[in-house]
Amino acid sequence: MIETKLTELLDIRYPLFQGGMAWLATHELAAAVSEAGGLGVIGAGNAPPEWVQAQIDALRRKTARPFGVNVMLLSPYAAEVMEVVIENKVPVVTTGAGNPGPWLERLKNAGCRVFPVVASVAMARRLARMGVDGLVAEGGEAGGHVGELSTMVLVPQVVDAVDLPVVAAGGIADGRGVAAALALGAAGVQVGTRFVCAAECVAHPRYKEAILKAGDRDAVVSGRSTGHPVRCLKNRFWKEFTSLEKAGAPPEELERLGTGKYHAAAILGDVENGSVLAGQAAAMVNKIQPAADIVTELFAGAGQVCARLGGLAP
Ligand code: TUI
Repeated sequence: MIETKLTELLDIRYPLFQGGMAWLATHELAAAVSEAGGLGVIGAGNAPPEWVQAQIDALRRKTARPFGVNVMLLSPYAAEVMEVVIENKVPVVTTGAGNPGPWLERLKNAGCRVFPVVASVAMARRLARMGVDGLVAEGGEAGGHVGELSTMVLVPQVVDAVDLPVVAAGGIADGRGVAAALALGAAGVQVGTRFVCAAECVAHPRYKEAILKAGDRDAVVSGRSTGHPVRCLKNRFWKEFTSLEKAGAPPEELERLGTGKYHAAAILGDVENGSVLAGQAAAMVNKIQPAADIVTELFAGAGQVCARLGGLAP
């Protein structure tokens, strides 16, 4: 049992957020993670508000444990999804790809704990001043839309900059990563890529297979020139996209080329012509297993590391 400020604040058994991955973090996965003692998170992605409402209803039919919704702020539905989250008094709201400042007061009045994802110390400081409940500090090892800093340097700097619980994200896929995050001062971890290979995750079997097969240098970043760099697995789509990018294609053309490609891979299983978003930890994911087993393994492993390191103390 690992208790931190985060387990206490959110009434969860393990200091763990499941990543709020668009298309993949549905009620099936989130309910399983929450039932196992972590914080399951529904990923709203670009989905409309009715979809998010149905997901929350389905999750609540399966578990009474706390859960979260991730609001992707670049979504055309972000404002309407925020309304759903507020009306439903969702226990924990994480946000990605932007600044949730405009909704903070109303979220807090509804009793939602707000944990924005940040990729820089400046954003962490700004949001701490605005009164968020905690932060997810996400390093560039993560999948999807990423910042420049690695988890190893981002987390301790965010921990020092704010007086709030910090959840470390990016590159964490086993007990060693959990222990390392705690060593950096984090109050918990967020794990995404490993949960894509949970039995309950609705990802297409070929998407899961691509992650299981990934090697250490297969999760690469493209789209830096668009201002929205994205980490995904190397494939045919990635090759075409990066060669156009290198040839100086305008950002609008690249954005257009990317549209719908994540859905094609994640749900339709077109892992060659679609975009297989995944973090660098894909190489460390080697089996499909129930979400509850992932949760147990992460913290049993972390406990072993902590015991071993305790033995090294002078
Ligand atoms: O958001 C993510 N991961 C994502 S979002 C996404 S959908 C998308 N697809 C194509 C292009 C862009 C997005 C797929 N994966 N992770 C959390 C995260 N948030 N990483 C980085 C940030 C971030 C970036 C800028 C947070 C705040 C921020 O602030 C900008 C500002 O307003 O200063």
